[in-house]
Amino acid sequence: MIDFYTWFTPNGRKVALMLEETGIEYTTFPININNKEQFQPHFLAISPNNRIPAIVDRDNNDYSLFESGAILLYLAEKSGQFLNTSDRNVYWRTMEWLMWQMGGVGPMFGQVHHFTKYNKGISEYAENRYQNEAKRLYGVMNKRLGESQFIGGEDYSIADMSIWPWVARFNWQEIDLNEFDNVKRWYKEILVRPAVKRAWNVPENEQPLPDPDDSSSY
Ligand SMILES: N[C@@H](CCC(=O)N[C@@H](CS)C(=O)NCC(=O)O)C(=O)O
Repeated sequence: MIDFYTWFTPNGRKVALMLEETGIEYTTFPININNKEQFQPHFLAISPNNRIPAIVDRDNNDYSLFESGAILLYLAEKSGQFLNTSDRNVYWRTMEWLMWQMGGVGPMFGQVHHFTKYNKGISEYAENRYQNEAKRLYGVMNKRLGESQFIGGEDYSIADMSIWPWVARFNWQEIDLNEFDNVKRWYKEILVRPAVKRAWNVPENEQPLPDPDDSSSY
């Protein structure tokens, strides 16, 4: 049993996707980051960087972890799913794209949300800088997804789960997915997975699942 500390944001949803896909039993503990609950001492004890997501594994001496990439790797090892360890090429390709997400997509798209969605007009320089970088990353992803079905190879993996919730904010980023046809194809294939619908609502929230072909998603 996993205690899952999260909020309905891209980093939280990565882990929600993995928990729902693997079927690992978990209990959700919502940490409302808008109310600064991430600074509560009980949460800081397991997540010293005061950010969600974090987990505590009740089946492993209450082992705690923060950082979504580390949590995805931990859950892949625990479940034996969504990270191919026998094919070393697929393993390293998956790692490579997971690290690409952690070092590039997460931090850069996060800045796009900050400047383009929440603080539009404050800094034209920052809006352009981060949006251009996001577009560049979408281009890299589009090329990769033109070569393989999923980001790490031919199978759905933790690397896809790390990226998908960030792409699900294409509307906040003012990105037209029709300009990135392979990303759109990949996004829509994952969108219909039953685990995705469940994970999107962890913790419970009113946000609709963005569909690039539905005008109400913009
Ligand atoms: N690198 C971290 C980033 C986590 C992160 O930025 N979480 C955001 C929500 S998506 C958060 O908790 N923000 C609260 C704060 O900034 O105080 C990870 O991947 O887990």
